[in-house]
Amino acid sequence: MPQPIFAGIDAIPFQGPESQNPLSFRFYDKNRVVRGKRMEEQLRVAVCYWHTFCGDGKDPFGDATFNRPWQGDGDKLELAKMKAAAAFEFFTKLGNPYYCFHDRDVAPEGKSLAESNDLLDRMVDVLAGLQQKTGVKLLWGTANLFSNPRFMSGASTNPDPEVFAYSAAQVKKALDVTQKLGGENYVLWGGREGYESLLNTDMKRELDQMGRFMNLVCEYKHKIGFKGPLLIEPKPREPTKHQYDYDSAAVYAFFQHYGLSKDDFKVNIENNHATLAGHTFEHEVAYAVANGIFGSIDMNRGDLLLGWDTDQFPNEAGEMALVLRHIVAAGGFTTGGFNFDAKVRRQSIDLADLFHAHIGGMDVLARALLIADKMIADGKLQGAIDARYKGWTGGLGKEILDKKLDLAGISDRVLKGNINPKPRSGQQEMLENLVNRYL
Ligand SMILES: [Mn+2]
Repeated sequence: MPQPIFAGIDAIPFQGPESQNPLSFRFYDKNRVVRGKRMEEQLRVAVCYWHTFCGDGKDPFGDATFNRPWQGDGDKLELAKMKAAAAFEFFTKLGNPYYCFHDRDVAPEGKSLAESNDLLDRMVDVLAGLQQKTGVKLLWGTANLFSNPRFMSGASTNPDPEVFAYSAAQVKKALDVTQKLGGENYVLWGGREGYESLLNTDMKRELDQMGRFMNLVCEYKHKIGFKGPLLIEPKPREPTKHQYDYDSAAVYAFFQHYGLSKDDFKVNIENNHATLAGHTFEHEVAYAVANGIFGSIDMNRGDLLLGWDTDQFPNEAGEMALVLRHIVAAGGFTTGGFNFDAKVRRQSIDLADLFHAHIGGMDVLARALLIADKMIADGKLQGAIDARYKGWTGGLGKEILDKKLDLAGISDRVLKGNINPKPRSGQQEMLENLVNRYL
């Protein structure tokens, strides 16, 4: 038996809200049934490989602080194997059912794409074995099309068609291995799909290139019979000043313009990206649900005082309950889940800090799910919204929606019927008080 990497930490138990044990769940009780599904099935929690196992604590001003046992000098493939062993030991002890990765998180990059593919294949065999042994599944895979300098001017939106081709070849391989590992979705994060200045950018051409790229990926997905959706992750800025996938609405417009079907494409919404776009996380989720493009979540939070993507673990159950209300009321996740795209702070250097971060995040989601259940079960919030729009379910409102009246007909109705609408309260404060009662 190899030595455990997280020595001294056992499987994290559920011990209930009164537990004083920091290495226990207080709310995440995976088998507790909430709205007809076990909590584990409702939340579909995934741990991300990149922040949790590749993050080293570097920031723009300082060097690595984490110095994990699987980081440092040595044979890159051996270190990747040790990292995989650490990851699956962590998943098994935490009890998350899923994980996610970029191709370059799990295997080192070679000197050519052929060599990189070969290294990836060798690690995919290792991961397949670990998945088999532990039962942990792949929520989604993706390709890193942003770290290497070749991508500095974008991947599919690059002015150089050779970079487009290289990116396409890399995505083909990443989709192949995601399928091989039973991944339930494939994510296309436009890491550097955007621009810094229009002085050197042909925006129309770049958007057309990205549209062509997405169609190529979609055709290939059908060719190999990959069943899951392709998920595009909106983000308004960072790393480029203007990212093309600004928010869910911009992505949906892109889908429609380039003929990308909702059957194939959905969005992977990230909390901190929503707030960088000037929206609430709740807005982005509600927009995606309303338009039939909701896919999956990257779960993190930003900082009210910092204007960049801080990728922190969630800690506000009340705020998350409002988001879960939309997801659960719409029937919950299908292939998606809650992936913690979050990292521990640079000073959180102990291996145990990785557990504290994920335990806290899972407990916040579990609490939020329980609060959302109460909101949905008593029906008062939805009841207030239904009452507000009641006029559209019959009479005049229904006739307008059913196209029984044209513009002149509506005008006649107003003039002959002497319609003179009276303002009605939106009752926001009353509803805010109602929400507070569920917390
Ligand atoms: Mn993300």
